[in-house]
Amino acid sequence: MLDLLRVEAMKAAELIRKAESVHIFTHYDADGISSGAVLATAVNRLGKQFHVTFFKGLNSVPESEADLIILSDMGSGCPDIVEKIERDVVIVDHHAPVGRIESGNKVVVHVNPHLSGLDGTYELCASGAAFVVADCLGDNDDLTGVAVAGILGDKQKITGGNAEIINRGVKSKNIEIKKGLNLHSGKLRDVLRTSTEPFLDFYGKEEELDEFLKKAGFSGEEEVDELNEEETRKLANAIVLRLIKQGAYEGVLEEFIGKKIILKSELIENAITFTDVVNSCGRASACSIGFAICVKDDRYLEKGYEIWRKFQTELLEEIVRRREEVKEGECIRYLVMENAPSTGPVATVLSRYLFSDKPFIAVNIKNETAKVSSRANPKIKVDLGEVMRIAAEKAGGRGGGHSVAAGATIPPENVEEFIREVDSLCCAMLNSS
Ligand SMILES: [Mn+2]
Repeated sequence: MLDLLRVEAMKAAELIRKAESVHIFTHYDADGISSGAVLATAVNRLGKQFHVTFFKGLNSVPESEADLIILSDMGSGCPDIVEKIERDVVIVDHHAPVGRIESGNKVVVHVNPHLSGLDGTYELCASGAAFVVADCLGDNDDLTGVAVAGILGDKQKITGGNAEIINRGVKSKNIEIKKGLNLHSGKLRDVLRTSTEPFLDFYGKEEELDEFLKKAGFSGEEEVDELNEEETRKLANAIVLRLIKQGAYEGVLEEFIGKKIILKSELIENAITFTDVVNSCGRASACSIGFAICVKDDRYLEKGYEIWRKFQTELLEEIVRRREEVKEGECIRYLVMENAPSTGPVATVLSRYLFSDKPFIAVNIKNETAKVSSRANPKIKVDLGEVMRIAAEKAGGRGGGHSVAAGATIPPENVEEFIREVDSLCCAMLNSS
């Protein structure tokens, strides 16, 4: 299946081999940081100079002295900007391509699952596409572990291209799949209380947690990684019941039950902890620490854990505070915040675990712009990428993304009008499906 992407990845590899210096511009989330690390490691192993710069989005022409620019986890949606770059460009992305890129006097190679007949929404992310490029550059099987952070960070499925990458990791002994639950490592009580993936709604509800543990037959002092099969089954059942009751999307159940991914070659072996640490470094404007952990520089590990713990607590506090402020439109739920620390992570948790029946829109007004994150799931038949693009354009902004996760930036004075437009676009899509 990944062979389909190899045709374009080989062209990318050829450009990389030809270049003396490479500048990688990548997205600041877990998928962006891990894909940047996969590409940088592969480039470094060729003995070439490289630079990595992290972007929240591709809003202007990236400046660089390098021979070759690599845009990773971004670029496919910005043909206008790519056209203005005055050197060779490799795009390694999985966002839906917008329009055609006129390459002009330079070479543009575009590695994107959507352009090769693969599913870029659930079955291959930027880190996966980056792995295919790295695979064309040499023996880089050990980078499959890093790529997992992108797969989990972007909430993709372990099917198609992703499954192929993980199998490569298993065969080369860099990844191990164990029976169990996809939870963080640690004492059961702490893990359940602070988990955001899955979000179990125990934060600040100590008595409820005590009750839950007692009913399921646990003291809470057990180490999650040491639970036996019977205990795992009991815990899984109890968690599933809780998730269903709290209104979680059913798809999350299969994600966390059954298989546990162990990254044998990474600094953090628990795949979901690894992903969360890298993701929170990105969110905390400490991308380079997340990157360092992805390239196995253990000097930054403690700092990474520290950032993650702080981020997780802040996110949990934010969820507790914001869930009360969620409003309902005709076909959507939405939340308008001011100066919130972040938008995407809150939107992700609320939409997956508490309000999974309608598209969820979170707006954050900060520094005179309104940042929008929208979330849906495969059961809700809307294309939020399209919704964000159309509604943002009407509101004088810019938007786009995936069908189940998309974003926009708009002028704050148009938030109300924007929400109404999003609501009516979603209604139209839901009624026509
Ligand atoms: Mn991505």
